[in-house]
Amino acid sequence: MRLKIAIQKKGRLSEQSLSLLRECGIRISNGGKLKAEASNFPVDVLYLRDDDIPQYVADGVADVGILGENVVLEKEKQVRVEEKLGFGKCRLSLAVRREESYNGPSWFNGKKIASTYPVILNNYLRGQGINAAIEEISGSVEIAPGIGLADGVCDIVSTGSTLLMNGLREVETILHSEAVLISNPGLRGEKQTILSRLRFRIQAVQNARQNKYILLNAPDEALDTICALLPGMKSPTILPLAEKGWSSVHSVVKEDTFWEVIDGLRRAGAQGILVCPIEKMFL
Ligand code: PRT
Ligand code: ZN
Repeated sequence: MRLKIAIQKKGRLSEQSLSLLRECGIRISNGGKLKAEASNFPVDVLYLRDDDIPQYVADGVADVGILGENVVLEKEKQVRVEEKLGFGKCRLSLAVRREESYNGPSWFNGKKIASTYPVILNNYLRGQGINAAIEEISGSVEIAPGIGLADGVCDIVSTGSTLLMNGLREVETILHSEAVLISNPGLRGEKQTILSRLRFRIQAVQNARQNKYILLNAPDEALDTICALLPGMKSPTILPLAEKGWSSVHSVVKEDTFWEVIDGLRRAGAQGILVCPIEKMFL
């Protein structure tokens, strides 16, 4: 029995989806255009357009898939979100012409909005009690106001430079998105077991990416303050140095609070701080 995993064939998520699988220790041959088999783990990879992945997973053509949460929400298929994967981060936003005097979401009443996300946009407008027309288009949404097709747009934004270059201004964020692992809710037996093993590996890779290993030297009188800054996985390891009155402290710090922690450690008297990447981390 093998688990069929659908990933984006060509696009923003392709490379990182493959890297994640590789970091999970899964060896995938480069050969196939539509399909590839892993040699050391019971999965087959199917390369698809991201828009088709929810349907294929819901139908059981693929068992699991990796794609943007934005597409999962837009397609409204019967699939389960198993993991957030921490890459492909973006937001779906509303934007208007830079010179428009925008005064809040009700500005869109009676207006026309161009988007490739009509379902999410419609849900948002209904939730806000706004009556606007949706112009569904398949690409290049950002040019719609300039050519007189719509008054505003609802599109994916990451750096914001596409909006800027087209004379548009982001005014509301409808949702934040990142790549996710989805599954067919009917998976049972051996396939479910393979999925659990895959998720276990993905979590180890994710934890490793989100944490750093830290080593430092500290005078013994500063240890209490330093340990309070470095809770670690259970608690920090403290080893005596050859020099009397000094210890070496080893722990794990979160990537996102990392610089603040370093500042605190230096204030507390830590010296010789080393920070190393973690290859895998099992909680
Ligand atoms: O061919 P296929 O249908 O598989 O690919 P696609 O063209 O539909 O999707 P693709 O590869 O562009 O994006 C895949 C997924 O990446 C999306 O569904 C999002 O989840 C995620 N993602 C992350 C993005 C962006 N960042 C992004 N910046 N998807 C699209 N964009 C586009 C956006 O549409 C706009 O045109 O980039 C432009 C905005 O970028 P900034 O940086 O200028 O703001
Ligand atoms: Zn697509």
